[in-house]
Amino acid sequence: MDHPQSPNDAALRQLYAEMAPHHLHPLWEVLHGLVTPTPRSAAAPVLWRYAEAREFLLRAGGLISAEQAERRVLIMENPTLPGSSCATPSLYAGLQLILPGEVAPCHRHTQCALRFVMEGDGAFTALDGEKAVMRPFDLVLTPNWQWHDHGNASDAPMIWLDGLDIPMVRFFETSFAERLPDSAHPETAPAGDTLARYGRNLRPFAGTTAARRPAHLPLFHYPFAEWRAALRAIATHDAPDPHLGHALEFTNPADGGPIMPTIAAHVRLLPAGFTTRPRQATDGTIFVVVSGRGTARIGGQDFALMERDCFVVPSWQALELEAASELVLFAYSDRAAQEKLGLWREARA
Ligand code: GTQ
Repeated sequence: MDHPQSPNDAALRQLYAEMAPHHLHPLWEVLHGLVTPTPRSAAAPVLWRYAEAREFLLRAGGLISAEQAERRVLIMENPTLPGSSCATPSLYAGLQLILPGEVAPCHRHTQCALRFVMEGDGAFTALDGEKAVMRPFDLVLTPNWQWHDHGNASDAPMIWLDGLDIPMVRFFETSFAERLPDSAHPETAPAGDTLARYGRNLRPFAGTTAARRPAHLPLFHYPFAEWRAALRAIATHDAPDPHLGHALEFTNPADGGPIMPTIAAHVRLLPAGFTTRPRQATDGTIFVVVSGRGTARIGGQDFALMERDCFVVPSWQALELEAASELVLFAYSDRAAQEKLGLWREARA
């Protein structure tokens, strides 16, 4: 209670006690915690060392099959959100392992997912029966209610980051999911077909049958080779943005907006020796270190960054990045949802 002691204090306490069994409570006792002047994230800044997580994941690989587990994933849970399976209050992050010869059975759900490849080469995600062959640091989407299965026909373990909007779907109480009776969807198109139709600044000619994919969200594969080359090209002649470095957002070619209805994703390149100015944003963000070394200062706390480490920047905590060598980062957040709701803000110091 942050108002002064009132002579009615004892009577107020009595009132609260009598109201509580009727599920009625005084707003004035909690208002300042509900309507805060600036965001107070329940999430903590946190970093997962890839080398450590990988060891645990491979151990799990020796104990449970991908098929048994349905999805063999270690959840990266924020330590201040225990039991929630959340990396931030609105987003989920996990590391999924598929061993050679394994399949992760076909299903679909109302949650949107992205996959960001951490290691391995040649496993696939099939979306509605079309395979995307996954290479390191490729981004692959499985938007809501599209059938997806994964398999690894390569000879090495495949590990990728799963980023999903599980907490948002839970908040809205809109989770639906179903399994396909067969573990794989029948093939509907050759691998790479969608990338050729929608991924090269082209689209199927109107009125032809070539428009195979859902019109609002056709593209689902953003290869590393393409996004890395784009970042490299702008970095050779542009000055880096003082707060972001060189940054490019992945877009949905149907509308030029974020990649999925709830999730936005982007990549950044910081030249060696570059330090960003502090920046706050309302979209709590999960980052992956693609290459290089440096430091992330998150709300004043320093985290050393090594390749493939994952870290969380909670809503409205200032982020400063320092690149010891050229630093390339992948990031995803709930910015797509926040912008639709008129909530997204940033502050640049
Ligand atoms: O691959 O569909 O890490 O449904 C968590 C939930 C992956 C998936 C996760 C999921 C999936």
